[in-house]
Amino acid sequence: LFSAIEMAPRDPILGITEAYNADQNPAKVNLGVGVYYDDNGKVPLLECVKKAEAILIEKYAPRTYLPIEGLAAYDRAVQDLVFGADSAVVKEKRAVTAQAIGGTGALKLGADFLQRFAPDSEVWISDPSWENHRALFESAGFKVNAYPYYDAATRGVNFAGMLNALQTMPAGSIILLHACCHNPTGADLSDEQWTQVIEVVTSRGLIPFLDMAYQGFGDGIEADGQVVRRFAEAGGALFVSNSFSKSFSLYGERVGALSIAASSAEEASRIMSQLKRVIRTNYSNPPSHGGQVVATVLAIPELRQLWEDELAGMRVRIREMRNAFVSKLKTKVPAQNFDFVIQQRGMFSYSGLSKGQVAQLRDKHSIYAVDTGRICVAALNSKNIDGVIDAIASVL
Ligand code: PLP
Ligand code: TYF
Repeated sequence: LFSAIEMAPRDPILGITEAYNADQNPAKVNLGVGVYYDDNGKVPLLECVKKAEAILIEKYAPRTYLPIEGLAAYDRAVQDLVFGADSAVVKEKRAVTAQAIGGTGALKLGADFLQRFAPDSEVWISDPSWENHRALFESAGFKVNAYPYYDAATRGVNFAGMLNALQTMPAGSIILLHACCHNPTGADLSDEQWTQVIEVVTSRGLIPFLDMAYQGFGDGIEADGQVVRRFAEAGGALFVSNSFSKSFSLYGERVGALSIAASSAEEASRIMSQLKRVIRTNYSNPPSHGGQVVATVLAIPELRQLWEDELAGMRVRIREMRNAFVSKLKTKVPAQNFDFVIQQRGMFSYSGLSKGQVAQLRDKHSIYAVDTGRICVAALNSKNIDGVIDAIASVL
């Protein structure tokens, strides 16, 4: 059995971290993986998380199984965050939410659910998209296609190309959209462009699947959730995967959720019964700690305020790094314009660095980025940025 098994390719992004970890250069910098680091280059443990964990420890609660769909308080809090507490879908009990094993697990639940009920549909992801989107939907049994998204010439969105692709997809096609902070490019749609996308998706009967892994990293929790709310108001089936890995800095706890908006409470209860079946045959029920932490923070007003302040701190620091990156490069390489980096949103930037330049950064300077030129702006800090800028200037 085993002798014929071939080596599988490595995850291109997680492989970068392996190479970085093996590098002995003390000046090494990892701009590869999408993780938020603070100004000291550390993954933060948020104060709101520490306080919630202190409350949980104090309770010494028994570790029973959670319900199949996860902690009820957590699922409700997720609905309020993604759809808005006052939204019609939430008030009319048309929304279904299940706690999931991170944003990845939420995507996989959605993919397995769709495979059961829309097996003939094809999936469309942006070109480019997060590497795992394609793999997740393919492994659920779908054919995965890409719609035009990034335009290297303008360093923005090829919106005409995207809209044209949407207009020619068959009804029932599953279209995966990044709700905010597009990974890997950092290029998001404008409000006006979203209006047009929502119009086409709704009128053509496409199935929107919004992936929101970075709520709060763009313009704020409310602002970043607007796209989800607007889709929900437009009616029609809607899938939303969200993740707290980045926004709570709880990567290893695997906290996310899948939400589905239906057209009636009755429809929602049938959907939930089927979603529970998908969960039961995958992992039975989710782990409890991360969900308890997030639910505790979101339920206690002072902790929730602390979280919003800490998340705002991360968002502002990333923006400061974008500004510093652009202004420092302007001084070193005045002939080239990097202003687009300021327009981009979230953790990532398609920097425009070529594969060869990325290789030089790695081999000569121990600075690690993705081959595509994607850099994680959240890995820059006041101590490493000058070194990174000098290195980039030398390879440009
Ligand atoms: N979706 C996107 C666009 C992402 O960038 C990520 C990154 O981690 C995920 C989903 C998965 O999130 P999680 O780490 O919570 O599984
Ligand atoms: O794009 C990123 O860097 C993050 C982290 O298989 C990540 O989303 C990367 C690859 C992966 C899981 C998470």
